[in-house]
Amino acid sequence: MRSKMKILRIVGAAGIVSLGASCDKGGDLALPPAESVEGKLKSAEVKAEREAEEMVKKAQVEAQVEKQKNAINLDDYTVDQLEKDTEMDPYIKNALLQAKQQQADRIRKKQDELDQLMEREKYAGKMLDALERERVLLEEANKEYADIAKEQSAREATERAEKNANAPEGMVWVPGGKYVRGTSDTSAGHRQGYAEEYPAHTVEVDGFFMDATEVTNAQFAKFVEATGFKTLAEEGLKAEDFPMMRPDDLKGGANVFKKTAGKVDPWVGSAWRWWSFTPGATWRTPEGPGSSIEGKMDHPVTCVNYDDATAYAKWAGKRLPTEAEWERAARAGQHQKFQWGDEMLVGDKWQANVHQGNFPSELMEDDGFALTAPVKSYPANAWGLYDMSGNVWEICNDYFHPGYYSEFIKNKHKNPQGPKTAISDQERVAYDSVAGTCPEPRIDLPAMAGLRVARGGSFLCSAEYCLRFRPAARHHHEVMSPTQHTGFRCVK
Ligand SMILES: [Ca+2]
Ligand SMILES: [Ca+2]
Repeated sequence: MRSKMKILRIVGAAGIVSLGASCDKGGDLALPPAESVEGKLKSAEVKAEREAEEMVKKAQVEAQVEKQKNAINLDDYTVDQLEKDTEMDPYIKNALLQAKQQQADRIRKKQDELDQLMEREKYAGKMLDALERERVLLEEANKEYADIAKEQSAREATERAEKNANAPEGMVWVPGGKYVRGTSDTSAGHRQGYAEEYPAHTVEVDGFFMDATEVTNAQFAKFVEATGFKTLAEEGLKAEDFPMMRPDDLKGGANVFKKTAGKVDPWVGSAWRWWSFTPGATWRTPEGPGSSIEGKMDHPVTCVNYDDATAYAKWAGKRLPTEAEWERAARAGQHQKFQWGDEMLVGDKWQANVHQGNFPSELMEDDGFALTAPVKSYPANAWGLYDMSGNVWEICNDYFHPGYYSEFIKNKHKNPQGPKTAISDQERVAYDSVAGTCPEPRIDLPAMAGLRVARGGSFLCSAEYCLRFRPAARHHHEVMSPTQHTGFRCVK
C-alpha cells in the first residue's frame, strides 16, 4: 500500500506539469471545459491509478523474466553443485541430475558420431589418395609398355613360331618379355574386395613352356598309376603335424560346393554357407562319396592341393608357374579386362566355363556346364592356352599376400617369385589395403596353413558376384583345403 501511494504522488505531479504545458500553447485552441479543483484532482488521481496499474503489470513481467532467467541458470549448475545443494527439493534435484546425465550422454554420443565421421572422411581421403596413386602408376605402366609393345610383339611372334615347332607334347611357348600386371580398373569389382590386384605395374619374365590345358583326370591318373601317390584329400592330415586337432578334423576329404536353399548375400558372412568339408571327396570322387569321374577323364583334376600339384609336376619333369608367369601367359600380349576383350560375352557366347544364375543359390548352365567342363571346351587365348579363364582355379608356386604388389613395386625385379614368407587366412583377412599394413606372419604358422596363389577363376566364379575369371584377378589357395573347383597346370 505504501509504495502505491508513493507512485501515485510522483505520477500525480507529472500529470499536473503536462496539463500546464498544454495550457501554454493557448491561443485559439478549443480548450476543454474548465474543471473545478476537485475535478482536476479526480482526473489526476484516475490517471495516476491507471499508470500505477501499468507499472505493476510491468513489474510482474520483469519478475517472470527474472524467474525464467533463474531457471535457465540451473543449467550452469554443475553436477557437483547440484549434489551439494542441501536446500533443493530432493525430487527436483534427482530430476535435474537425471537430466544432466542424459545431456552428458547426448553430448558423448554426438562426439562419437563426429569422431566416426571424421575417421570415415580420413579413410575416404586415404582411399582417394590410393586411387590417384594407382591411376598414375597405371598410366606409367601403360606408357612404358606402349613404348616396347610393337617391337616386343614382333619378337614374340618369331619366338613363338620357333619354340612351338619343337614344343613338348601338350605345351605351348610363352615368350619372355614385359607386360602390365594387375589392374587399376575400379569398375572390375569393388575396391576393397580386389585390393590385391592393385596397383598395376610392369613386370618382366623369361620365356617358358606351359601346359596348353589344365592337368586332366587322365593325366593325373597316369601319375598315380606310376607312383602310387595319394593326395591329401585321400590321406587326411597327419596327427604328428597337428597334435592339437581332433581326430575327426584330421580325416581326408575336400570342400564341396552346395547350393544354398535360398538367396543369400555372398559378400556378407561366411563362405561356409555354400562350401562344406566332405569326408571322402577326392579327385576320384569330386562331389563326395558316390560321385565319380567316369566319363570325365578329359575334365581337369580337382580336389588336389599345392603338395599334390608339385608332386605331379616333379614326376612330369615340370614345375608350377610363378604368379608372374601365369598372368603373362593369360594375357597373351594384351591388356584387356577379360582375356578375349573388354566385354564379358562375345556376341551372345560365353568364352569360359564360369557361373551363371544367382550365386550361390543357383547353378545354371548358360555356358554349357554347371560343374567342370572338358578342357578345350572354349576357344584358346592368343597364345594357344585353354581355360586360363574359368573351369578350375590353377595353383601357382608363389605364396599369396594381398599387399604383395605394393611391396614389389618398391623393389622391382625380373622373374619375381612372390613373397618370401607365407601368411595364414586369418592374416589375409586382417590386411588393411588402404593403410597398406601387412600382417606379420605368425611364428608358429604350420607350413600347410600358408596360403599359395591360385589364378584364373572357376566354374563357380559368378559374373555377378566375384568376376575373378579376369586375368588380373588373384586368389588364395589354402594348402590344407583341397576343393572341388581347384586344379593346376605346369610349366617348364
Ligand atoms: Ca558354367
Ligand atoms: Ca582354369
